[in-house]
Amino acid sequence: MQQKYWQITFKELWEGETGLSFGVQDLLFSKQSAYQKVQVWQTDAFGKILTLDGLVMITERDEFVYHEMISHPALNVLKEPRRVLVVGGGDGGTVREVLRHPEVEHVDLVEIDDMVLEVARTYFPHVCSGFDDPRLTIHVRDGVEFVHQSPASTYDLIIVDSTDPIGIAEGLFDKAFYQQCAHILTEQGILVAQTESPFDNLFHEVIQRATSFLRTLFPIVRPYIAFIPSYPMGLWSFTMGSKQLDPVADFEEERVKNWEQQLEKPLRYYNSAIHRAAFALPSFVHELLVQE
Ligand code: AG3
Repeated sequence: MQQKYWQITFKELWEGETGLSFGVQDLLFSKQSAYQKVQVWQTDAFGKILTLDGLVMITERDEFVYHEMISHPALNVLKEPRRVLVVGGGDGGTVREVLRHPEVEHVDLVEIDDMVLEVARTYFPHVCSGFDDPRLTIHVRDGVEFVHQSPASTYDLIIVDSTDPIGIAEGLFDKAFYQQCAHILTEQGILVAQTESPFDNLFHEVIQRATSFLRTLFPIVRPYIAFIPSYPMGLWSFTMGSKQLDPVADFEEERVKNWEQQLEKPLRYYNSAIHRAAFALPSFVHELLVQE
């Protein structure tokens, strides 16, 4: 192999000086929006990556894991998911997955930062491929405000596709926000939120607090996990709050199999075995998030 004399890297710091470095071939976009620093990097091993304030949001190589796993478990449990709200997620990946379900009639995407939407259109067309779907309405608005202005029983599913619980996303891990989400969900409604890495001590308290808020609002609260190589620590968690349906006990494998057969493009992470497996938690994660 040829010796390398120099190299540029982008490193997301996880803890102290420890973090994940990406070899950078080019910085394709870098601007400060009204809310955050938005950057797109061409990397050697993960394709293009989008960072916000230095935190990895998506990489071309593994975004499918996060987006499939934040969407499909709930959509395959709900009996008739017709109306969906996605809070955050301006890159469009979550919406792309939600729109793979033909019974979904309407999706509202509420993203606070229009620079994220623009960057997705320019650099990640395969991620935001749902943006022109007639079932989608994009709102450039504050998610907390949007949720507070929505009428009761509007959505069957709310997905909170936020950044880390610091700065602009803090309000998306709040009791008042979750309370309002529960109010605007239909009677079988489900809320799914990304809840960081159980390995990451930094957010333990915020996430534990968030899960206990959810327990006061939803009779069924189930954390679940997926492996996302580009995110801090690699092991990622999501939390589902559900008014009636249990994501494991009420799950029907046949339904997923039939749906998968009709898809234009195959899924790459989610399947019916993963659906069940994702809710099986390592003991330390159970202790951290289930608090029984
Ligand atoms: N949502 C970001 C999850 C948090 C990543 N955190 C981090 N890298 N420190 C991703 C948005 C994708 N639609």
